[in-house]
Amino acid sequence: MKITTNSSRKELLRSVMNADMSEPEFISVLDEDLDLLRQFFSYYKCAIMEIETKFRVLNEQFSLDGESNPIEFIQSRMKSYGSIYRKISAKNIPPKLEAIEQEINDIAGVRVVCSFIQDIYRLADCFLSQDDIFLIERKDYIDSPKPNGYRSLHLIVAVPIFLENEKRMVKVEVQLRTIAMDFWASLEHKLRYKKDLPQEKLELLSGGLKECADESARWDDRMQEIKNMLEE
Ligand code: 0O2
Repeated sequence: MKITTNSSRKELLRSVMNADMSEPEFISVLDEDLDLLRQFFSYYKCAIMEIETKFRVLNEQFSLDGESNPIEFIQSRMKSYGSIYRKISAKNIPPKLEAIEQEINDIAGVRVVCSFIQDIYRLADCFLSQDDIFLIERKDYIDSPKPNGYRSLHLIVAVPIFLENEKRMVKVEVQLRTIAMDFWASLEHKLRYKKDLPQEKLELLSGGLKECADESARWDDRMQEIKNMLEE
């Protein structure tokens, strides 16, 4: 499929609003070479491996110190073509790999799900103090949750990957959250797609979701207090 005109691009955008795009569709929108596109995404896959290893090493080291493992699990993902396309369209970013590399920070995403809130900040501090990690942006949605109740610590970092003949800096979005924050965000993410509901019902559901977010925040605080008491 070859898509070159503005109207056919708009048509494609409409069709991917709730779906993903295939590699040929994405290629035709970008008008880039397939090998180049695959190489571009492979850099991000390598960066994910680097970041995951760093957190696994920290988890192992914390457990050697006689503490329980701070990480429950790690999930990584490459942003889907449809999701990249929606973002560049919404932000008026030119559909070119160079612009996407510069403007989109979460093509590679690593989610680190921790047991307790304090683990998040301790892990983040250790991770950011490593001399090959460059912090680009820090968004603390735990300290300042989003209006809908979303909580997580987001770190946009650049990490070097070492290839055959070069070293490349690659951006990765790291999301650190507790199990409770992850539970809420996963369910809210599923419900977010059900937007074809009447306004009144939507408001009711948003209120319900916010209540659940506040409740889960209380659980996190309470669990942290109990842990602190046990350690006293
Ligand atoms: P997906 O499926 O993870 O790709 P910016 O990148 O700064 O231009 P953006 O993208 O709004 O702006 O950044 P932000 O707010 O830091 O959020 C990026 C990611 O955090 C989202 O990625 C989600 O994974 C997560 N997130 C942020 N807000 C919410 C929320 O309200 N609910 C849930 N469930 N997750 C959220 P994407 O691109 O939306 O999706």
